[in-house]
Amino acid sequence: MPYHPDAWQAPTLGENLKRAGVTRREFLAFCGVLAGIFAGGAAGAPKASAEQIADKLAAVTKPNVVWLQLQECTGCMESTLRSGGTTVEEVVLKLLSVNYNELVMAASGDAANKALAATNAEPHILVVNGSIPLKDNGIYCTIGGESAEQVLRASAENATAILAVGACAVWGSVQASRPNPTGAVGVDEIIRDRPVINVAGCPPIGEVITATVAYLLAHDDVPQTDAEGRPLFAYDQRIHDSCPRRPHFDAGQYVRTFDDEAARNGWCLYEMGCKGPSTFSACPIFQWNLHTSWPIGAGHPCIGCTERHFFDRFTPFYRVLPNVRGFGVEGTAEKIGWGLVGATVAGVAIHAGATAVRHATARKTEAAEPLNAFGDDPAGTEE
Ligand code: FSX
Repeated sequence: MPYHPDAWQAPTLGENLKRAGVTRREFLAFCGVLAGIFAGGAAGAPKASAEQIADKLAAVTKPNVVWLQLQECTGCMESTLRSGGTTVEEVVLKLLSVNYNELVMAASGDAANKALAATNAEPHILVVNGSIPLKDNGIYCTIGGESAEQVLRASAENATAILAVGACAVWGSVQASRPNPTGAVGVDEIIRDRPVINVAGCPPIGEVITATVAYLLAHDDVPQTDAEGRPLFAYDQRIHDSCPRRPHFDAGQYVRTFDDEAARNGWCLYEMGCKGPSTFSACPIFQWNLHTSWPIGAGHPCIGCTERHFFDRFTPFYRVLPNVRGFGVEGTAEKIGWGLVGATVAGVAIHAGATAVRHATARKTEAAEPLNAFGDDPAGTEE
């Protein structure tokens, strides 16, 4: 359970953590991890030290959160909650007062609706999972008799920050793919008068979700984002740039069937349809489930789930991505260096990974280039 009912008995986070037995040393260690994650972002972004983040977070007063789940599969909450252990996620979730979330709240029916209305009436952080179906007056997703669009608009009104978490909330994801039968759209197609932070992925990495919330609390500001609204600290680099299998790509060593010798040797999955060259995500750095593994690490090609319209643009998933530049062209020392950082942190706790991220200063990508895909027609435009 993310919500700690006893967590907010004192006015500030620092006092509450002390009451809960969290020492200054432990809190600083956690803030050091966050500083490392934030420092992984774009060159020129403001950097804060662990001490600065700790001071800021310690002074935070109860951050109320409305966490909606609209048209989605609950994978995003699973990603947030299921890593286990003492992680960035766990600590950040203890910082929050999640007053409304369908999955984890004890209340139901009228009591749940009242909790939502009460939190909506105050300043709060709004986190949204899931897409918003606009067709047929939104009948495909309703809560308490209100359409998802109505629920979203009401919850956004007094929100101090809005996070769209997961491909569904970012652009509609699979349900918005052709022919998009429910008219599904992402949050930023409804909320247009202020920034929506897009935490992309199906699902996104738990640490990226919670670090984005922590960024808001630690900076009183939204993080720098790319053209897709994704926080640059986690989405400024392609998977291809830091993939531990990258040396095999550069050497022309490819897996050609899932059970061949190359697969057993951990060679490059490009010819199995890997979309890593067209996908911006920190998967190789953060990995999943306490840094246990990640799709490419487990031998499966990346399907590109952090990219808009990935289902229409990247399927069939096992077809080779066209026009990826080959051996030698992108093998600059800087990028190969990042590949080695990715390999080095494998098997090490997120603390160490984040430290490696912090110390890797040269982090440039070709974000301005169009991504390679099979087709770039926006989803849902054809019926
Ligand atoms: Fe979508 Fe999330 Fe994929 Fe599922 O809430 S991003 S279908 S993992 O659960 O919204």
